[in-house]
Amino acid sequence: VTEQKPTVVFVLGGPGSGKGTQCANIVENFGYTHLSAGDLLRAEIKSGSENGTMIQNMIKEGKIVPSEVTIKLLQKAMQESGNDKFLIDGFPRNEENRAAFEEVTKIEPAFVLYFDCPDEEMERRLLNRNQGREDDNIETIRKRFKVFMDSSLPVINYYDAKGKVRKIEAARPINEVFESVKAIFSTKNE
Ligand code: UP5
Ligand code: MG
Repeated sequence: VTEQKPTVVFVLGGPGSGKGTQCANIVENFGYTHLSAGDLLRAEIKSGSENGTMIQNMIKEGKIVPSEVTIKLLQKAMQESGNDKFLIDGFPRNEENRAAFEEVTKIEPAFVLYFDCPDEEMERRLLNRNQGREDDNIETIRKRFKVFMDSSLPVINYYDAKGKVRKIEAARPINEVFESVKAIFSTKNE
């Protein structure tokens, strides 16, 4: 018996580019389960896990948590969902994340949704979010932008070279961005 591999779409883009917002819309319309790596890590802090303090310190500094921690959380959430279609939001964030996920799960993404947004717009959104996130302060935001440029953009470039990136101009009203997102999910990808 061969087990059918799940469908995975990686949802990438800078801090505040609208990944979480658009994933919520996609879930309502296309039957995916939304897994935000950041949300899973924040839940792990709250649960009082032994990794909690380490994760909290990394997030405060905008640093990338070791991939084995994040991948375990993603795998557990995938198993518990009962679904076979996933939006993985905010992961992989560096080449090591990407290679480890492929190695451990043997899953390749169907495609990568990339929300492209200028820093000024992302900064404005994050400073206005007001949800008590410990990384939504100007010092941490600047660090998050640098990590995105240095470590996460190479992942997007890697998939772009494979023809897998679907790029979206994210600095538009939420509903307009979603029109572009819908067009992508309504097209056969591959
Ligand atoms: N908003 C959204 N869309 C808008 C639009 N079109 N116009 C105007 N406003 C819009 O949106 C951000 C804010 O903007 C919201 O207030 C929204 O209403 C508004 P959101 O949809 O939340 O954007 P998102 O891209 O999800 O921003 P987020 O801050 O979640 O992105 P990050 O990538 O920074 O955060 P994440 O939670 O993924 O990661 C946080 C940290 O966890 C990382 O820095 C890292 O330290 C750690 N992490 C890892 O180590 N490994 C991982 O794999 C994942 C995370
Ligand atoms: Mg988010």
